[in-house]
Amino acid sequence: MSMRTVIGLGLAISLSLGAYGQSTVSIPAAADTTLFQDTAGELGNGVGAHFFAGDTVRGLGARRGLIRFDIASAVPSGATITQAVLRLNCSRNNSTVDVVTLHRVLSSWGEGISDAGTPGGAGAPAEIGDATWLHRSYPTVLWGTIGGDFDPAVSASASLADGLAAVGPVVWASTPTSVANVQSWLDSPALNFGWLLLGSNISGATAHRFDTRENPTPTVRPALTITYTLPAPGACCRGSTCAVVLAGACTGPGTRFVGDGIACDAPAIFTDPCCKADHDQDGMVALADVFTFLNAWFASSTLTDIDSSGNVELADIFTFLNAWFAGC
Ligand SMILES: [Ca+2]
Ligand SMILES: [Ca+2]
Ligand SMILES: [Ca+2]
Repeated sequence: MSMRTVIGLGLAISLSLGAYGQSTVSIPAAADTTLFQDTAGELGNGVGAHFFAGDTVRGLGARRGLIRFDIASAVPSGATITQAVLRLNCSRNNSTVDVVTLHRVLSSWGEGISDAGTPGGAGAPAEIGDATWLHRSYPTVLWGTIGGDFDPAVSASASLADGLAAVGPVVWASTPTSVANVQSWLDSPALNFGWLLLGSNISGATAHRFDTRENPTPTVRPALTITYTLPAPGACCRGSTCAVVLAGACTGPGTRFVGDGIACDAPAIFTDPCCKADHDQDGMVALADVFTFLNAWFASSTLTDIDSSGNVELADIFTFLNAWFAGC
């Protein structure tokens, strides 16, 4: 095997492993629908094969998409979200360059059994439980604001090219705001109402048609790709002892968390991540450490079981003093 092959293998392995404890998952939408601008709030498209954002060319008014993903069933609780990328398939488009933005929805909404079919841009009579221009859930529960309750702040945006050029996959790249949205939906699933898709509504001819989770072709359905990291247990220095715990469990005076994934079990004290002579874990080896160690040892503190024998005995004092004189 040549050196170049060895280096190449090394690179391939490090890329596939990625950052420590990092995982990526791609999940399907849990719900998607369209708010069709309609003063009576009688239009829906809960189970249609498409949903829409932008203004129709025929002057029928605005369309706003709604989409929600069940984050908490796909990502372990306690995870830290680092990336969130939305991918939709645009299956029909108007001839205007446009930007479609995502906005966090502030109230729950429903998906009834209305089906506007194909092309679907005019909507269908709303059914019970549908989100409409006026309703979160037709026919009884209204939005606080007509056209949907959503945060005006942009979570992410995607530019769509002219007409046919925009047909195909459209990606909303990850942003700090979209990551924060997904993190909040993981941490508080009851407040996960998803995103609203807003077109720029330029000149009344900017409607974009995207494929829904009900589309008969699986490959065109919406997908949210989430990258996250999980906390890993690591060395926790407690006095002159070390234990592997989660960072959140490494608390209290004379305690220091060394880092995720760092082991305690180095056989030689001098390569241990915890400087055992630094009994008060203040980052310095000083005379104070001798006194605090001896006080703790006479009090039979388990934090002085420096040789991890399970007992506090004379050997711990010698081990401590050896480390102290060695500087660590
Ligand atoms: Ca749907
Ligand atoms: Ca110290
Ligand atoms: Ca001991």
